[in-house]
Amino acid sequence: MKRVFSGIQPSGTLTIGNYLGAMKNFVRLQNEAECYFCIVDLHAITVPQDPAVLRTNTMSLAAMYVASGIDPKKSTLFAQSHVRQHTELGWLLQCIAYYGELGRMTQFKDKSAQRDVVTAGLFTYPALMAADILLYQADLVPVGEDQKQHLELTRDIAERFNNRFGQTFVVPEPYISKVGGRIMSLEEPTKKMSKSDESAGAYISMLDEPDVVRKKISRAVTDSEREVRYDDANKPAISNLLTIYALCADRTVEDVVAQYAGQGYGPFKKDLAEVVVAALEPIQARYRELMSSGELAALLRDAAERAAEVAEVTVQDVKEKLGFVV
Ligand code: AQP
Repeated sequence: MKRVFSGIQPSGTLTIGNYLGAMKNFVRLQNEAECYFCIVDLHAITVPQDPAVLRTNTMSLAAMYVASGIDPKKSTLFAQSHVRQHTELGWLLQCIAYYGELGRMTQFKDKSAQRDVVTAGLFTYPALMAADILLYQADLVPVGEDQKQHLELTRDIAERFNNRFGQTFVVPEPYISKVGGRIMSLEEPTKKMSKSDESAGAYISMLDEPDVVRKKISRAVTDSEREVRYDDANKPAISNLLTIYALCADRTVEDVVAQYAGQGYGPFKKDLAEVVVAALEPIQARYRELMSSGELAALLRDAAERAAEVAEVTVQDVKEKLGFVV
């Protein structure tokens, strides 16, 4: 059975981009692979976090994973900071990764350009991400397109280590959806949708109330034509809305395009809002139940124990190969 690892940062409420680009694949994969899904709280602190908000966001993300369909009996769902091996292997791999390759990461360039003060952790974060994946000897890593470069670096680090010290790590493959791998901002369709965008109109949060969803979609940027047609290069805004529609309704983009032929943007956007509201409604209801149930903390602790057992085997092997007295 293949192993799968992926993580999401508790850096705010998930957007429909995180859901359609990553979480939906997690849910599908848990039926065919041994899955480890992580709340990557150590990654979240690479930029300043309010401690109380981080704690709330962590539990909220655990609830969102389960509400979206992650079954804790099938998948190991845990918090990164509960499994110490992540920081341990993270350091060891920082000493394998090169300064130059970390400096080439576009996410680092983008995020550091937006800040006056840049932490060392923001720079070395891809080495920690490599550790997250390699600890579990994952074959597949379901991610959105924005994480592709970090995954390539993970593969380079794994191969470098294997070449120098002998076969140690499985070299993982990315698993990126062709449709939905990059959901774009509703306000700037050439920029990806992000949960930490300063403008709330740019994203649909998984917890947005129906009327908020309707308002955001009615205000979403389109273009000066009126034809509902998929053309990523020339009509990025409408193409993005078509992708969201198709994924939320479990239909193909072609099928949705055919339905709105000759109708203009008005009816399309109106129906899109209802399709999104209908997709979010059961997830939001389950999320509220889970948040008030008090069962999440124990669930995370149990899963962390299982994850740590697997992770420790890798850490011991790596330490021995590096020459530590173990
Ligand atoms: N817009 C997106 N479309 C498709 N997939 C996306 N992902 C993120 N944005 C999109 C995928 O969601 C998973 C979790 O991402 P993350 O929270 O770990 O970090 P991120 O990629 O930095 O996501 P955000 O929403 O942009 O968070 P902030 O604003 O905190 O940086 C990943 O698999 C990611 O590819």
